[in-house]
Amino acid sequence: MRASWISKADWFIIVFDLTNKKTLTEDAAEWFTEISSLKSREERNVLLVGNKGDLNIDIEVTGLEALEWAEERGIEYLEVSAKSYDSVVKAFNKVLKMDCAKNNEKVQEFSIVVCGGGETGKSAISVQFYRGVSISTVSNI
Ligand SMILES: Nc1nc2c(ncn2[C@@H]2O[C@H](COP(=O)(O)OP(=O)(O)OP(=O)(O)O)[C@@H](O)[C@H]2O)c(=O)[nH]1
Ligand SMILES: [Mg+2]
Repeated sequence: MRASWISKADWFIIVFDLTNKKTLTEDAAEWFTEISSLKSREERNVLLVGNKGDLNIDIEVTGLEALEWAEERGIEYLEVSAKSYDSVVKAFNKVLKMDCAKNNEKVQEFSIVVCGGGETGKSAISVQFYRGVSISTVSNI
């Protein structure tokens, strides 16, 4: 079931919680491994997102650690906060730009799956993004 929709999706935003290290080292790693097993290197379109950037004192993963984790896997990294709305739209715009660049600037319809460990803020990020986007441009919500 999960394998079939992973195969169909075009882009993945893997979300981890900056205040919970295991959501990167275990959950995000598991997601990346599963996506990698179902997508060729060419089709492996992933953005790593560290959420809850507003919780400064509880941070367990530094920006540098997250960046290195992403670089080791050949993907991009961005820190966001669904609570303060910081960089949430930027994350989706980044995916849009990466897709355009990959398809020689041709704009086309594509799907994005927001995935990752439990309680990392997947729903919060998605809701924040939809709120900032005109409803007419988002279907099936
Ligand atoms: N401080 C802070 N809390 C957040 C942020 N994003 C989400 N949360 C909180 O984290 C908890 C989990 O958020 P959800 O959006 O439900 O996370 P989820 O990944 O969809 O969780 P599941 O669907 O249950 O796996 C909630 O209590 C949110 O209020 C954030 O950027 N900052
Ligand atoms: Mg959720």
